[in-house]
Amino acid sequence: MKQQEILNHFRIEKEVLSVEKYGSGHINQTFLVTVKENKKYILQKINTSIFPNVEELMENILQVTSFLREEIVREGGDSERETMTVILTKEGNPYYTDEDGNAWRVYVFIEEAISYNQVERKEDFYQSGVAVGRFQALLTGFPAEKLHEIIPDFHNTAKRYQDFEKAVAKDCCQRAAKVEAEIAFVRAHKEEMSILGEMFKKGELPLRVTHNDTKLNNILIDVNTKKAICMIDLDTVMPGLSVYDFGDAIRFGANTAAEDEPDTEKVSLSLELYQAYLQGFLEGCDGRLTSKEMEMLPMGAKIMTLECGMRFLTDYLQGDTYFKVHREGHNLDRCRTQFALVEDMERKWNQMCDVDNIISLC
Ligand code: ADP
Ligand code: GN1
Ligand code: MG
Repeated sequence: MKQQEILNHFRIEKEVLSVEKYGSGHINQTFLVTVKENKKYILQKINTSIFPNVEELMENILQVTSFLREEIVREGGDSERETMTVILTKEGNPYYTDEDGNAWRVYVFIEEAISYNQVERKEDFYQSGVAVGRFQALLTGFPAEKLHEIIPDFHNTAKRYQDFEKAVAKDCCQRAAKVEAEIAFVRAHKEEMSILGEMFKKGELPLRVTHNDTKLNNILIDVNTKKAICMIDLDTVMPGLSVYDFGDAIRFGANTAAEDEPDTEKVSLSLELYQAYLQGFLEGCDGRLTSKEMEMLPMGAKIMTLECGMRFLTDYLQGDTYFKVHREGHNLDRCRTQFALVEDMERKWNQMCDVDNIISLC
């Protein structure tokens, strides 16, 4: 089997027993590897059309994980479980390129931990908020200038809007006519797209080292202690805004429906989950957020939801080339859930912005 040959190039001592497809990420191809004595690894084929510079991608991940490891040890934590461990190739490289030019990497599999695709217990979501806040807090001292900007303008929503308009104008798959309502929805929100970027430019929001992809299934929760222990999927760790990390987590986890639910009637913002996450996130940030950042957390949630919906729509218009799709119209379903969620946030905006509530949680 091809994957077994790939694994021969990594520093894995024991005999490989099985390799199975794993997880539900939209970007990389992930496999669970079991070796003799029941030790496990994660093997990933890196999506090189999204991450063409694998050298820089892995350099970021190595830098961030080594920094986190030191911080975790300093705080008396378990660095084997609380951050990712990259397994090097036999030549000492953090990834392997096969004869077809595919790039592969291996991580230690973190045992007895689950990544959820939907919130099952409020407490888990609260815990994931603590983990994301703590991730930002732990990286406070990390020299941001050392990080490569792996996907430039990743959360530059105004730029994402321009890309969307280009995709509409090109309409390469003749799909625009089918999504007139969704296109109109995006255009009606054009003004809001630049709010956070403008605040950053004016110095009103500080640049931090952020994860940038904080959806629930990128966080591992310990099955025994029920605590969120580790942030995974570090591909997009880059300088960014704290409100992006908060917002992206809300967009996914506080939605009462799955991200790709075809029935948008099921979509709504759970204020109970929103509140639980807010509390966890603020606790994890441990007093590091400025009052402006706290004030803009609800806007982060709305803009990240809008941006993600717009990205799904753009991908639909471009022929589903970015996000993995598993059925026809998959990206369109995803786009519609995001826009339905934005609408519900607009209905619940006053409750989301209840400043007294936010401050009382600090
Ligand atoms: P993608 O970029 O495609 O989202 P991820 O890096 O998030 O890929 O990995 C996909 C899934 O694999 C995760 O959601 C998680 O369930 C699982 N996973 C990834 N790395 C580990 C790890 N080190 N230990 C345990 N599970 C992992
Ligand atoms: C992708 O890799 P994954 O599945 O965790 C995407 C995120 C989106 C998310 C939507 C590198 O995340 O930006 O918010 O899908 N990652 C990348 O579910 O584009
Ligand atoms: Mg992921």
